[in-house]
Amino acid sequence: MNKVLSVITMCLLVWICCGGDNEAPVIEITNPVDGSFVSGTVNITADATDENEVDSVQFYIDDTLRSTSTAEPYTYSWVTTSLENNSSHTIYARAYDAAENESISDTISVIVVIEGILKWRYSTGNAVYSSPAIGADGTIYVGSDDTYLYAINPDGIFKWSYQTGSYVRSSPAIGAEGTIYDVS
Ligand SMILES: [Ca+2]
Repeated sequence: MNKVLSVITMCLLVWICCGGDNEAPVIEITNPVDGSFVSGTVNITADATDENEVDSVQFYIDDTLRSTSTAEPYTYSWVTTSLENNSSHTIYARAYDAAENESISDTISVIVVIEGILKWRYSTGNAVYSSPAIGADGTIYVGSDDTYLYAINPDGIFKWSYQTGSYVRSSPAIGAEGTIYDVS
């Protein structure tokens, strides 16, 4: 009888120590939204709850574990700048409680957009209506309403300008030998 009692006590103790927790946490991705376009550094967030305590949340991108978060808020900063423009990626998160019950969120998918970055800016003396032409060496030629035709290096540095008699609104044409033709 005593033996039976102590076995029951043992079982009870084990059950209490493990929290008697058979219920998996509930988890969902709260950002980004499924099907959205993202760019730059994306703040992925998840809501995870458990009737006892959430132990950890793991973030998976394209089925690869990228980060484990052990305290609220459950987040991961995902840097997307080296990814291909317009590429599709999947995100899901997995939550564990202290008794190692686990659950997986719905998988969402997002499209990464690589945004253009301004390389340089060059201001002429007036409005520019002509479209630029680009020489074989990368020099950019453009006419301006300040009556000048400009040659600008590929890095945005002024190369030379040529004053015409009037607004330069037509787009320059470049001859095979590199001569620039423009009509002002
Ligand atoms: Ca639980």
